[in-house]
Amino acid sequence: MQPKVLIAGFEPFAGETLNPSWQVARALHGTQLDDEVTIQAVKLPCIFKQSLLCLEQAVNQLQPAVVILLGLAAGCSQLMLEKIASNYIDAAIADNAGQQPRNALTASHGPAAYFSNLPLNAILQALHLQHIPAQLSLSAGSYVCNHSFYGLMHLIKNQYASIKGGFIHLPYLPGQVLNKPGIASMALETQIEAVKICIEVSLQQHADQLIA
Ligand code: PCA
Repeated sequence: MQPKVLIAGFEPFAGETLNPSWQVARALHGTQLDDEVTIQAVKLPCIFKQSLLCLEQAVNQLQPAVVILLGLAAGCSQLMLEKIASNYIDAAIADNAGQQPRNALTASHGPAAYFSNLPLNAILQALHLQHIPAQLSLSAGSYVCNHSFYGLMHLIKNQYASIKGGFIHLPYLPGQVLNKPGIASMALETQIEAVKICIEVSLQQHADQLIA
């Protein structure tokens, strides 16, 4: 059986009318890669609780080999390959259901953090080879994205050890920064191409080995 890939993007939040993460995921939905891998996209609500429920349901249903969560990091200029999901939530703004947890744990019995188990170094190299700006990031923030990233890694750790999963933050799309002078963006086509590369490398490579 061919491996399946689940890609998730978020609905808009913080007054924006769109979210590049969903635009990219949506564009990749149904795409057939060279070796007949199917990509399935799911749209996550920008709501703490529901985002995790939605994600878990999609993982349980699809049983994918690779899960890549995407989200917007307002103002970043490059793809941010998130290395660390932390067990910490401190929302600077309310989520789309009006909830604003402060100084809270994502999982009351979970470890302080999980590492992504995507092959981030190989992904970074592959992106740079195509001249796509990207960097490793050591914090996915303390909002809904970090919450879902931690939830995914918790699920992998406890139920799906074979899944390779992680999180990538994306820049704004050019149309979102017309009235935000000096704020970085990246064309949708570049973001789509970039995430496709992330998927392909994730299917081929093992997670980064840490030196003990
Ligand atoms: N970015 C937010 C939540 C949804 C999204 O796309 C974040 O970085 O937490």
